[in-house]
Amino acid sequence: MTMTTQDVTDLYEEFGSDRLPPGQRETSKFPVLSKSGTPPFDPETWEFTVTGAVDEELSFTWEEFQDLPSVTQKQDFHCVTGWSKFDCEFTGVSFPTLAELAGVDDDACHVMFSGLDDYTTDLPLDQCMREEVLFAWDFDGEPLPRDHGGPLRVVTPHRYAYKGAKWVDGVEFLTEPERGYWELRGYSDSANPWNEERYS
Ligand SMILES: Nc1nc2c(c(=O)[nH]1)N[C@H]1C(S)=C(S)[C@@H](COP(=O)(O)O)O[C@H]1N2
Ligand SMILES: [Mo]
Repeated sequence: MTMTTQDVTDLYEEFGSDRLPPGQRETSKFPVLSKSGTPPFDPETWEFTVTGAVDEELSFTWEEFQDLPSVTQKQDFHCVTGWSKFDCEFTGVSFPTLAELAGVDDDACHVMFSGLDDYTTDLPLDQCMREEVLFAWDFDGEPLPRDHGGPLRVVTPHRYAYKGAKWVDGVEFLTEPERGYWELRGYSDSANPWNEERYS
């Protein structure tokens, strides 16, 4: 089986004229930003659930989740605190792939992601239904480092990175918007880096 890497770093063209969003500084480092440290992960008891406005609620063990169809993409990463990291290679399951397995109800309009550290973040459904929104377990060809959300995190290259839950273990389809951890603390609901939607 050949592994091909899909380059999606040109997605900025949909949002702005420059790859680097306004007010951002490019860095080659990969800082760690966590609200409360790195939570423990036990591959034996880890369970990933898909709940809410779906035809079929789903649950996966860590082994089952890694058997889902996966892709590898080269993406950019934009942190709301002002740094951007280009050309991150992530491997994982795309959001639309998972959504199709569950069958999304017609009245679903938002999605709440949650992580093992009780982090939450909400995005409109149409902002999740993109091939670049990944549940990623590999970074640059290695298992995603624990501090960066390993075993599994969401990446949202078209939105500030707080929209990507690290240590993600739950996705809930919602019939009305809710607010997650940072959205409740003054950060933008929409978080489009090319419009500098940092605060609400
Ligand atoms: N579960 C969880 N996910 C999270 C966070 C967190 O504290 N907990 N921080 C968010 C923020 S503010 C950012 S900028 C990115 C940071 O990802 P990194 O630590 O890999 O750079 O993760 C986001 N996802
Ligand atoms: Mo952040």
